[in-house]
Formats: sequence, structure tokens, C-alpha cells
Amino acid sequence: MRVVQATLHVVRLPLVHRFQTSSHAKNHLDHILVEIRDESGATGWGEIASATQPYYGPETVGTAQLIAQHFLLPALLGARWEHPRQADALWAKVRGNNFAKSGIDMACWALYATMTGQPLAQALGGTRTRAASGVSLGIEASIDQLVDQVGAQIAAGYHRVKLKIAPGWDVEPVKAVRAAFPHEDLHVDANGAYRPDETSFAVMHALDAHHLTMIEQPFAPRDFVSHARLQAQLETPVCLDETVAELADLDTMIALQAGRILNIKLSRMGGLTTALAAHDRAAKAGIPVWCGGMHEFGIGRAANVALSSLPGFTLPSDVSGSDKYYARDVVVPPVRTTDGFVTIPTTPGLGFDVDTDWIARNTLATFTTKE
Ligand code: OSB
Ligand code: MG
Repeated sequence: MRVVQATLHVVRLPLVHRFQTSSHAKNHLDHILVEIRDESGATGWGEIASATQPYYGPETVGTAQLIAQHFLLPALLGARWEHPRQADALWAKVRGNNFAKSGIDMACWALYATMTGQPLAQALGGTRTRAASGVSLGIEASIDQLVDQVGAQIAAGYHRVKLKIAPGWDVEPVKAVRAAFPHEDLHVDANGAYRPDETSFAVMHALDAHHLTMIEQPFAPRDFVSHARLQAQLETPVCLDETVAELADLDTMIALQAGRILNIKLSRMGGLTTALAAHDRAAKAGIPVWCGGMHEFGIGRAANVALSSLPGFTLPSDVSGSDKYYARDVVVPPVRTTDGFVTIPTTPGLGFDVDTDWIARNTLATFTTKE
């Protein structure tokens, strides 16, 4: 394959439900859709699902666009490669900027799957025909509204419900949800909002009593040591998300026993190529993994679906149906969950058709680079 043209489409979609995390609230999202064209005329689509603000991680939509346009795409354009692993290696000397990398890596995988006539899941080595989905609920206006939301998602068939927590919104809401749903698979995600002090450890011990499936990312991304100290004290598994940005971080997590579960987000790890390697390495270390999300539009969501088909993804993903976030998605049909499962597509390529008209109607800016 040889990519001769690439376009970055900055696209805005409104969210059907305002989403509040420990850091901020959002009503709409701007993601960058990456369209690459091979010399044969075939196309591949990827998605840079970076947030607009540098709160989840250091990147923004603006930084991702600049890094992609000035460093990643110039490395890819005109180069010949047989497998996406080789494409990924073309920009290996660029440090960090994993969200930007992931969108281009994803486009290369989609192009490769299309050109080799296989579903993306098969190209990745996936073995499942369907993947179990969970949902992620933001911080709601009241505990009653949260309990209602959890009930609605369980009624919709989701296999696991994750609650966002933050200091001041933790033990009480969890207690209320657990009382209403004594046997459901529940977990919490703090997005690193707690300081590793005595007060926070007391909160984590209080949460430990509610048989949660995991406590995700209580402390700051680089703080391996506090996660290890907490994990040694808790029955509940600690799950790492933001902390594991590259494979070396996973090795550190394993060596320090800083958590018992890994959330694999291809965006955070720089794409499908690295996500695959993390899956293999975690499996070898006996660490169960699940596929996290970044509120992806349909293209990134399709890649998450394909990734979730790998055998090590034994816990329900955050890959819910498109309708949980978007009234109309950028792919047709949208990603759907039925009884809490997403069916893994069996058609070649991404497995969903990209709705270029809808993309054009929601585009804020485009940037085209040629060989
Ligand atoms: O930590 O998982 C997270 C969204 C934005 C930033 C961080 C996170 C999330 C989610 C999204 O929880 C879950 C989804 O995409 O459905
Ligand atoms: Mg998380």
C-alpha cells in the first residue's frame, strides 16, 4: 500500500445527553475523521477521538490536528508498506501524541482490511462473533437521577454500568445505586481525581465494601506507586486507564502490581497496533482487559468493536450503541447493541459504511495533504 492523499475532517456532533466527568461537562464533541487514499484509489477511514480540552490527557483537537498534519501524515505519504505495523513504524520517532497517531493508524488498518478483503476484526486476530457491552454514566444532577439512569441502562441490556466518581460524589451515590441494584456488575472511574492522601484512601476503603468489579484510575496518571499501595490494601481490583499510555507503562504496572485490570483504549495507546501488543502482553501476565471508549463517533466505535473481538477482552467494554451518545452517527447503519451485545461485522474493512454527506454537513474545517 502507498498512501498518496490524506484529509483531516474536523467534525462536530451534538451529544443526546450532557456528559459530566470529574473534570468538565460537554454537550457536543469535535473529533477529527482521517480519510486516507491509496495509490489504487481505495480509501481508509480513522478517527482522532481527542477531547477539545487537555483534561483526560495532554492532547486537544487542535494539537492533534497540527501533529497529524505536520509530522505524522508527511511520514506516511508516499511510503510503501504491506502491513499496518510497518505504517505505524513510520512515525515511531514522534514522541507521545497518541490520539493523533491512533486516528492515522486506524485508517491504515481499515485500508489494509479493505484491500486484503477481510473484516477488520479478522485482520486483528479477533475470535469472537459478538462482544458484551457496558455503559459509562457521567456525574448526574442528583442521586435519584443517577439511579434512574442506571435502571434504564440495565433495562436496555447492558452488562456492566460504570459510574464516574469525583471527591464529593463517590460513596453516597455508589451506596444508593448498589442498594437499588444489589447484583449488577458495577464499577467506578475517577479519571485520576483523587490525591493519594488519607482521606482518599478512606473513600476507597468505603467503596471496597460495595463489591464493585473495579475502581478505575483513582489517582493521577503518572502515580504508579499510589495505585500499587492502594491495590495492596483492597479486595476490589484497581483498573488503570490514563496511566498506561505505552507498552512500557504496562510493564511497570505489572512489575509494581499497580492494578489487576487494564482498560485498553486504542486512542490512548496510539492505535490498534499498540493496543494489540498490549492485549498480548496483558494476557501473558494474567491481566484481564476490556475495551474503553472516548465517546467515539462511528468510525472509532467500529475500530473498538473490532478490537473487542480479541480473546483477551474478557470483561464488558465501554463500547455502547451509537444511540447512547448521538442521534445520527457518521456510519450507516450505526453501531447497535442488542441485549447488551455488539455483533462483530463480517464484511471486509471497517464493516460500516461511512456517511460522507452527513460528515460534510457537520464539518467545521478540512485539511488535505498530498504526496
Ligand atoms: O475514562 O473512560 C474514561 C470519556 C471521556 C474521557 C474519559 C473516559 C470516557 C468514558 C467514555 O468513560 C466511555 C464511552 O466512550 O462510552
Ligand atoms: Mg477511564
